[in-house]
Amino acid sequence: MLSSLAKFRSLLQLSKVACPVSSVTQNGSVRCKWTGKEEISAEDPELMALLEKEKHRQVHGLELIASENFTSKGVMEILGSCLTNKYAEGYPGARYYGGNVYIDQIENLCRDRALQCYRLDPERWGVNVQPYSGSPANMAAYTAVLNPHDRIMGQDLPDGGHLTHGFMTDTKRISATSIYFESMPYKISPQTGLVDYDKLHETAVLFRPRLIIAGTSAYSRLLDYKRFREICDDVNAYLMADMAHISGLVAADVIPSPFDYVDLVTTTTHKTLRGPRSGMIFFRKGVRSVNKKTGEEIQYDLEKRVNNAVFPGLQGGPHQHQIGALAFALKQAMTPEFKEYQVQVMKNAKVLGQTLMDKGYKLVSDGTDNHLILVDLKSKGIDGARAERVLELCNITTNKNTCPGDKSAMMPGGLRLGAPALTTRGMVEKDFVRVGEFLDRGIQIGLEVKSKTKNLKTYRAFLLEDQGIQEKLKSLTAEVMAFSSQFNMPGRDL
Ligand code: DSN
Repeated sequence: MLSSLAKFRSLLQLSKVACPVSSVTQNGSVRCKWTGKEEISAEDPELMALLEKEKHRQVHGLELIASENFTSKGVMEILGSCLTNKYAEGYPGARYYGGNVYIDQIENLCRDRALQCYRLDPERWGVNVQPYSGSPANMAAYTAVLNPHDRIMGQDLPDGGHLTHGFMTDTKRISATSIYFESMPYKISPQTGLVDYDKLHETAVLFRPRLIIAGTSAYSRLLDYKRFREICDDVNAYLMADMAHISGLVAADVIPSPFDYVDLVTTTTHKTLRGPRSGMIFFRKGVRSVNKKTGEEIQYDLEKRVNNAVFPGLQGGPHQHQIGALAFALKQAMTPEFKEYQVQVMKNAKVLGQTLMDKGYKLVSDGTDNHLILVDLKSKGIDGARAERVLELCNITTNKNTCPGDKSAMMPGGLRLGAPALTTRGMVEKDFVRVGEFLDRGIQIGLEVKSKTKNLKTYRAFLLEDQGIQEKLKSLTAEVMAFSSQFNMPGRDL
């Protein structure tokens, strides 16, 4: 029988792995030599090369995914700081672990700034900054106010809603939010591309939901929160806004705020808000309603319910590095520069939409009031999947998206385009005219390939194999790279 120490030594020899625990003292104890300060490039060149490639892709491309942004160096540094080491289950002042004196202060700072950023009275609103991201935030908000199988209504995914607003198809309950709760979607009008509030009201009266969600993932217009409130009051439902896409625009006060009308607000923090990937849930406090007969005040009880739903209901230890980074992003979101940025985002989205419409493209709802546009490509004779692919080969990143009436999310008719990321890099209206031109040229190449191929598979192969097409793609890519590389890239260099 080998002793444990001998076994360990022979293992080291056999595996020939550069083991960090390499020093064995005379009395047999093992001194840890791992310092944790190894350079990624020396320690893991394989991963480093991939990181460099991704960085190169971001710098030398045009990032048009409406839900993405480029965050700051400060956010990146805090994400990579000592905060990532700490467990802090519980809430400030009531943790299940020791050592949280500074963590508590950071989480409180983050909460205070979140309320300030959205101009909220702490007597009337509270916030939980622990959700890991948007989908967990939504599930926690539902868990707080619903029982299993209670009814919810959200905007249908093909109509611009989000998966977590109860998405299901004819044959399958796709999102857990449609498995644990009974979901009835509301739609947008195919004629106007706007939410059909009359139909929503009519359906709500029949379906009697306990919660209605006012929130979108691919909708270029503003929501009428007052109308949502009236419908909820009529059927005695909670109203929740999921402002993930527009949270930066709301923070900068450049579009109407949902806070005036709703009971709960969920959001991610990395889209227009430009912070770390994380989530928040805002909840109302104080008086909810007054009994007309008795005059008795009925209080909101959301604070305890939301906090319990996040932890211990659905999550474990909060990601304190995200919370610290969010506190920093929220401070920046209260500056005049941030407001200027959001104003520019909306101008750029409008110019991009107009440039494409001038080239004969159809936008859902014929325009935009926010940071994104949804292009319905059907009249151009191409679908979103083909357009996304050809553009990707020219360093232009977009995402295929369903448009009203589309049946397949894998082969939808539209392309969603957003202005936040490129505006962060400093692009203004004239640059977005160029971006629109690049998009059109890429799609023209896609149309040529589509006319020569039978299906998506042969289309994809032709793009990579045909000599003439390769030349066209190369030439457009070179122009895109030369253009995009002129602009600032925020964040921390590798
Ligand atoms: N996946 C995000 C979006 O692209 O809209 C929402 O979570």
